[in-house]
Amino acid sequence: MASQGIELQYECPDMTHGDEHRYDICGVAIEKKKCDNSPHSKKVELPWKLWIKIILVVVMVSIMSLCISIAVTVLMNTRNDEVAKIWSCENEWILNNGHCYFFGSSNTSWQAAENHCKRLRSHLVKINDVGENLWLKTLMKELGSSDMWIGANDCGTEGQYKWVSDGSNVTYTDWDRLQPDDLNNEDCIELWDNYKTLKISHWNDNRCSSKFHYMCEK
Ligand SMILES: [Ca+2]
Ligand SMILES: [Ca+2]
Ligand SMILES: [Ca+2]
Repeated sequence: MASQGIELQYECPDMTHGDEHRYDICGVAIEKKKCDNSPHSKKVELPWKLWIKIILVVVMVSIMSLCISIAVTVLMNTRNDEVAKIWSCENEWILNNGHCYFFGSSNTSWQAAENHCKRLRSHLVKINDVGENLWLKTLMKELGSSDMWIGANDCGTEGQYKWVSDGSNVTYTDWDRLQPDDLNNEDCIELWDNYKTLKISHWNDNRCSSKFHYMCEK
């Protein structure tokens, strides 16, 4: 009976996934072929689908904008903190070359001085180079001090001086004439004004129990 039937053609419901069928009059499929994207195919987009896509795009763009905004804010705040650290110090601290220094005006032993620096979240000063050394010597004069502990000693091994702040070896030095002499077990380093060298400050090893001014650095 299939040969006597009238062929009906049904429009594909979905041109990308649906099937096109041919049926006889009894509704029996006599031909079936896959729909394709030929110019004859018709793609119908429902309005509500379009709106969902638009909403999704808007939401994604908003989320991306928010993320970028947060990233920029965090970056700016970090940068501001770094700039603030370079250009300012806490009250009573002195700024020099990106570091902050605290002058301890009471006379204390080397270890008591270091303990106080640690309570101030710092260490006794580490003199890295000739520039920092010269700046400290000038400052010491301005502060009216003639003896000031700095952050190095040879308590571990005689003659091997280390910085207390990071445990590194002392490489740059500015010893006064005939120093260090380890006289009576002198193990801690100070900046001093030696009258024999016309009041020009240099380094001297001294007994760690001696009580001097001190300088913290952070
Ligand atoms: Ca330093
Ligand atoms: Ca010594
Ligand atoms: Ca000495």
